[in-house]
Amino acid sequence: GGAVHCAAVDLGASSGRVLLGRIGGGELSVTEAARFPNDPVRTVDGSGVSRLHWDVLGLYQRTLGGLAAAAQLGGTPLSSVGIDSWAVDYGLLDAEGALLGTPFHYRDARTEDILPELLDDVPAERIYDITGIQFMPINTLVQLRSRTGRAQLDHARTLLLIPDLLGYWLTGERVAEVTNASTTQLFDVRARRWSPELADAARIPPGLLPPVREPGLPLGAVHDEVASHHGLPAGLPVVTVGSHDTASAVVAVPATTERFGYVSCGTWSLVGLELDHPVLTDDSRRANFTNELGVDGTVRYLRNVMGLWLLQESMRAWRIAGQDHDIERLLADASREQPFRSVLDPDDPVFLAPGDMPARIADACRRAGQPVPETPAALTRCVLESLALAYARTLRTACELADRQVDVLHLVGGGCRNELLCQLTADACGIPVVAGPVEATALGNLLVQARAAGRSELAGLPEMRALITSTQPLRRYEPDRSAATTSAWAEAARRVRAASSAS
Ligand code: LRH
Repeated sequence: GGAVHCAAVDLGASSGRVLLGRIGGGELSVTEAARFPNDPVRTVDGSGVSRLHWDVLGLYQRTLGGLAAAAQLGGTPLSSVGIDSWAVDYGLLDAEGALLGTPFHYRDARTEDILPELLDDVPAERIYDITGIQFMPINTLVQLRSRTGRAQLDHARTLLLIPDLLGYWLTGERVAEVTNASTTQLFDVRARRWSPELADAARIPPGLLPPVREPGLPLGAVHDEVASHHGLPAGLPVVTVGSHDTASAVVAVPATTERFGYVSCGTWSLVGLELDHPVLTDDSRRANFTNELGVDGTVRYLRNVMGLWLLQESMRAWRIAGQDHDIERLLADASREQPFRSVLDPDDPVFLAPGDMPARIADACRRAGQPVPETPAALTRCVLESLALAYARTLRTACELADRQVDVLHLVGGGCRNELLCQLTADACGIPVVAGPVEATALGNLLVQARAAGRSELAGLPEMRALITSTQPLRRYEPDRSAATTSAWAEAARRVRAASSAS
């Protein structure tokens, strides 16, 4: 039949968007219906401590506006809506189904010092064997053990991850979509269900966690009152998708071979492989690799690399100091900076919290005995080379741990517009980089919806990926394999290793 029209809601840590997709007959076209900033809100709590929250009501409101715009753009009625967002964060509902408090941002300081105390209680080996998830303070399991927020937790009846919370407000249905549930570190990666043992470790009743739903299934219809108030079509269906943004992004990786790696590059960079089973070995745990669940029974074997956050947060620091830098200009200037002046490990936990990023980067360089980047362009160069090194290191380790080989690295997400980063990544990894699509997450969200709406030609991931390859603009970067470049990267990698083993 004719093309189906679907709307993808994709909420990232720095911005949200609603895209209208038209899919069918070998075509996939996308129109942006809305784009809005996602600015976390800082408050001070009763103890005078600064807290960081998401403006979930604002995001919901802008989502509704975007959906109304998408419905009008379409001409043809919308078949469905799907929602994805960043992982690990959640809202709590009370016995009446009302939201308790304001969801915390995973960068809130309330998780500092919680991880060691958790691991005293439950051995890391046990947690990893159940979940396969990398240990990070941002994980839901760690957040739930914080004393901050405990009062609300004691009154909570349901925990909903962010996309599921929006889905609940739209439809009244309370579920936990599997790909995002897997990021919480409360989920049994083999059984694909919540782990009662880890609910216990989180000190929550197992009943707090809602029933699990696989991606690509009906969630429910948008409430009549919501639809009529916001100008949405009556009975508009909401469908589960890979509601973890990274899961949707991996769906839309335009791979043409099985031997591929990927970097999903936004605020974070998620670097790894697609597997059909988790890797739960001691080596994998020690390397802190994660086994997140993907669409169609896949496993996303990857590591969180701190990502463009280092640059985004530096730009914010410059902005509040009265210096607004244009990103295009900054990248152009960075491409002319002296290579390999200073390189660092972007995964150093000192970079996780919001705050003065240029000062922390300067500090890290000083500690490593490297020159402090004196200008925004020099700092940008340092960040991009450091990220390229981290991608190469992470990809190599993933291949070793999973016993796989790759011939190409796909870079998807906002970061793939950054030509300097793409070329540096190809050079650092020594394999070609295929950059694009920029909106991989929204596209992966749309593809799963289109299949649920009956587009049977999108039978599996290979078919979905073939449609991305044939319809989306992609750019290929060949690595510079000259002896001089190769040895310069090897020397830079040694410097990062020396610095991180010294600290
Ligand atoms: C990327 C992402 C990532 C998570 C982090 C919290 O947006 O979902 O996969 O680890 O945000």
